[in-house]
Amino acid sequence: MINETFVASTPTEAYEQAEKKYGDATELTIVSAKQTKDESGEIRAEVVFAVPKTLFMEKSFGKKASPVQHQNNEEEMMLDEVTSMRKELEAMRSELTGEEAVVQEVKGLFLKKGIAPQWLDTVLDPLMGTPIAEDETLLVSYVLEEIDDRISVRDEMVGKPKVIMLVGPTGVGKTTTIAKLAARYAYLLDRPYRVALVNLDSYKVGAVEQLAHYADIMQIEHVSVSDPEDFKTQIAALESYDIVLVDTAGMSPYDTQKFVKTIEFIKSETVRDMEVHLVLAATVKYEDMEDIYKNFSFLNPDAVIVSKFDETKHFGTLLNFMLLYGLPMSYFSVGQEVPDDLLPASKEYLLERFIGDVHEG
Ligand SMILES: Nc1nc2c(ncn2[C@@H]2O[C@H](COP(=O)(O)OP(=O)(O)OP(=O)(O)O)[C@@H](O)[C@H]2O)c(=O)[nH]1
Ligand SMILES: [Mg+2]
Repeated sequence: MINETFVASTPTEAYEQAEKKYGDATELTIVSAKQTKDESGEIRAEVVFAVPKTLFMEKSFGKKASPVQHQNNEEEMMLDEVTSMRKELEAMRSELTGEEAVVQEVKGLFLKKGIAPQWLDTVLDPLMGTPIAEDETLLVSYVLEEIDDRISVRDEMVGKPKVIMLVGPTGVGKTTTIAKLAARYAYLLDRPYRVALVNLDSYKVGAVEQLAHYADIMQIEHVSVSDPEDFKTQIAALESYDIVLVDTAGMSPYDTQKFVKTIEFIKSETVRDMEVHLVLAATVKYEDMEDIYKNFSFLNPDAVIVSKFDETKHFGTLLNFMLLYGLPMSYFSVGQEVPDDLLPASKEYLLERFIGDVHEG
């Protein structure tokens, strides 16, 4: 019920107004009636009727315009809208969670295999919201393709005369690789190339003998030099050789003195251009990788020779090195045997092993 007040000069008139509005006043109940004086002193009658709510709405505002109904409609519409928005949000959230779960899973897989999180983020972030991010198999293939795209191989260019210097941490296989390369160029390619060996390792006891031993077996020219001036002279003297392979002393990344000395050799402006190849063991530890790069990058390496390929099944850390520093790979050393265990670098060879490792989980 709604209390409605009718004001007129007499109670009867007030009643008549009510009747006029509601036609039949039988549904109305009189709540109160009183007489008052208005500001000008005239007598006024105020009759309050209790009117059924629906009747009041109908007669006051018309059926359609009923404010309550209107309000109800608005409320209902808003409620509907909120419900559908909530549903949409829930759907979006569950989509997002699904996608995020896939991306996290795949990221975790590659992290476990040694690939750096920063690199993975640069690859995975732009994929959010795309169908690739919803499918684990697709996403793994995508990341592998990205790795394939970003690593590179340096062409061997056998016909081009050159000086190749091998640098790297101690014991990674520089001297053994020099011997394998010498045999490859002298005997195993399309034609025999003229090969000479130069030894710069004046630190390690037996270093001269180690290289001389291989050179003697292969009947290859070899010399040892001790200072940059001598190096310049020897390189000039070996000008008629197609390939001059330069062996250096193994260096811990923290051995500044050896670095300075090697840089002096590299900068000694020899008559021929020189390529510097950094020898890195496939077994390199993730924690050591950054220091190795930081220090050896002073020597401006042109390529990386990966050694000890046969000593591990896990190539993630090595791949990570390639991805982060963008150096091309030139050769893979796959065992101790000279000359057999040397291959020109191949992305397929490396990726096949890495994929095998990834799929093993
Ligand atoms: N399993 C395996 N062993 C290797 C490989 N390459 C070299 N080695 C072995 O690693 C050891 C060290 O090899 P070197 O060639 O003397 O290494 P280096 O880098 O010249 O060492 P330093 O001159 O002392 O710095 C030797 O026992 C080699 O036979 C390889 O690809 N696989
Ligand atoms: Mg050596």
